[in-house]
Amino acid sequence: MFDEAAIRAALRELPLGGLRVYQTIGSTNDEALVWAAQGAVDLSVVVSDEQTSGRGRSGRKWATPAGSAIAASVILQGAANDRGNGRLAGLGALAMAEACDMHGLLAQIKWPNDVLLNGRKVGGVLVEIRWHGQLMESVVIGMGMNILRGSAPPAAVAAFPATCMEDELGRPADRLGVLRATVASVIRWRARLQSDEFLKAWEDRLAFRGSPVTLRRDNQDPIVGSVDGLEGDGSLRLKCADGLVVVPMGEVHLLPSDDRMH
Ligand code: BT5
Repeated sequence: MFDEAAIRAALRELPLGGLRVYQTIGSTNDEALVWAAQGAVDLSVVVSDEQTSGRGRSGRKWATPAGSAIAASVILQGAANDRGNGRLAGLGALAMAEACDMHGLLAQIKWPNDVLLNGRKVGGVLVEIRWHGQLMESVVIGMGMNILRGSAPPAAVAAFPATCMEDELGRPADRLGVLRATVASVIRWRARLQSDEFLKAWEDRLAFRGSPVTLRRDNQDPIVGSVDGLEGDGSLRLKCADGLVVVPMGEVHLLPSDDRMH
């Protein structure tokens, strides 16, 4: 059941710039980008119970069925002072991963933008930036998370195996509690985005650390190696047969090499 008052109440204690809540919307990121351009206050948030054209990276679709998932976009203004933007996807992913802690679920981050529970995708991040010349004017961090049964797409639809918190927990998760914890974590880490502490927290959550992975990039040969860690700018460090390879943040897909699911 959609309950706008309950969503507002869940986020009441947080120092948001503004809040727009929808029962259904095309994409919370689209709304947030328009709002940002119109001068939304820093840390304004768009939340929707359902998305009808939720977006993933590179024009892929993101499913947000009514009543069971979370779709939220946080607007960061004045982001022009941030050094580079490579850490922003990590900010959204770390926030969702930390929100899983409230239910005792240990989430990992499949670099660059996926959140996994038990090796299955439970959430995704889409960072979009409004540029003014070379400066970032606004950043929108869109976060989608599967909470209750029915929110994860079936295997035939999802490119990577998907799950929801309820399936991993064996009982319904607290959807609004997870929303609050996610947004609170974005706010907390945003203030320390450039710190070593943030990088370490993100790195500590990396999936497939030390185990064999294949990294696919469009129009380039795949890289086979093992996940070593992160560089300061959010790039991934892979240990390959002939040494360390640094992969910049971008349109990449990381898969376990002993992939049983593909
Ligand atoms: C992402 O893209 O994972 C980014 C998803 C970001 C969604 C949020 S929701 C709030 C905000 N508003 C938006 O419109 N978007 C953001 P990518 O890595 O490209 O993964 C997309 C792929 O994930 C799809 O091609 C499907 O295979 C799969 N997928 C779609 N919906 C899913 C879901 N609910 N759970 C797991 N996998 C899904």
